Amino acid sequence: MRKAFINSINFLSTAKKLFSRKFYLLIAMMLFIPFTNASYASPLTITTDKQTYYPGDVIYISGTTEPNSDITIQLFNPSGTMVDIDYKVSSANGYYSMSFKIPLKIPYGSWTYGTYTVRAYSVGQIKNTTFILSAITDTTPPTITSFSPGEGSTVSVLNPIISVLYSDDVAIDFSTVKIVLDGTDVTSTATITSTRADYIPVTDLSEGPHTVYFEVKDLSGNKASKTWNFTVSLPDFLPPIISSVYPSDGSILNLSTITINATYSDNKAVDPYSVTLKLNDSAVNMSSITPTSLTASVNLTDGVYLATLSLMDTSGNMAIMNWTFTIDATPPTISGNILNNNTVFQSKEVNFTIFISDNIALNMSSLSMTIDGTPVTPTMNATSVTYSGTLSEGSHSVVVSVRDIAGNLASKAFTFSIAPPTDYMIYIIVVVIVAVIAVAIIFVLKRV
Ligand SMILES: [Ca+2]
Ligand SMILES: [Ca+2]
Ligand SMILES: [Ca+2]
Repeated sequence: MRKAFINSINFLSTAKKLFSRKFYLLIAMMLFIPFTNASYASPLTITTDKQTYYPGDVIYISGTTEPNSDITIQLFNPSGTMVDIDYKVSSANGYYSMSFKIPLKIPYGSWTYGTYTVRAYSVGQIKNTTFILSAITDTTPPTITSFSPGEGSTVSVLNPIISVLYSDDVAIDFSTVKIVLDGTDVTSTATITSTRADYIPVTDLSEGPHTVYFEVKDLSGNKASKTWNFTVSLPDFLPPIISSVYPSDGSILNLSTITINATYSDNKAVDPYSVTLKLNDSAVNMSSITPTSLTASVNLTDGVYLATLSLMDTSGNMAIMNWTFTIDATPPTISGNILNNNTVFQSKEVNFTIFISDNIALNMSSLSMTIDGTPVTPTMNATSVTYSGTLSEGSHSVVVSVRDIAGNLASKAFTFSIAPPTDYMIYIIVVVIVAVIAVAIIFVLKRV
């Protein structure tokens, strides 16, 4: 390629020389000025802008020759091998200039350190000059000027661009760039230039923390490196989920001291500081709040409670749960005159009523009654129990019990007796009646 380029230059150079000569001849004839070789007498000069160059430098070459003349410049390495060539046409006053770029990394191709020869050809003249290509003395590592995502930052996409910008006091050797993401070398799929490296994850990153290691060297092998972390976290639109509560909705407890607890979760994380619990609209002090649960010990009077639990995830999505439970630590009340133990029935046909009530609600199906140890079935309504039946004379013992809906038990035991009037008593009554009648008759007769 280079050889073909040089050949084509030579061809063009020759063609232009022919044209150039004809052009001068024509001008000379037109001006009646004799054309002589003296026209070539202008000396060919060549200078470089510096004596010593370093890798990556640009060599500026300038000089003079015949006006509007072809000039070819060749660079030869210390071994005499041509490493570059260019040509130009000088200006109307004979000046020319050219520039050659020295590779960043030496050795490169035929480029080596040492003394180079610059050779100029123009209008049949040759001039040489030299320069030195010297190794750079560089002990300063490159500078990593910026990188992203930032240290400790959180990004909300799964394939964030990982970028590093760098520079060097002399020259970066960007072939030494190395990017390691979460322990995997991803350099081969990164876009790398002399000033920056960019890597877009080929497969989506997982949510959570990630670590990047980056390194780059300058042309002298001085290394700069950086390790940093960032976090991937997608936007969160899902509110937390309250998975369980105690006491459960609709439950009835016969305790006055209870430990309320709840469990909850979120696709990301619940913010523990957002957790609030209210009972009948009053905030409850909690003994423990974690990102997944709460507990609160409370002393409660009997009654129905509306509990409200609200909490948010770390993105501010809120979950609210309302539920009710009942506290009833007080047993039912059983009352009635029959409980006084002094009731005497004069008939074997007995009938008595007991009154029952509760501060919250009775469990009527729990009611039981025994008379002399034998279960009996009284008639019931919401507030009372009535027994009707025939019993033998004498004393009878009754036990009645009932629970409220919380399970608190009330129980009463009492006795009564059945004592019908005896025949003796009837006689006394008859005697009394007869006596009364007799007294009445005597009274009447005396008046008559
Ligand atoms: Ca350096
Ligand atoms: Ca969430
Ligand atoms: Ca009760």
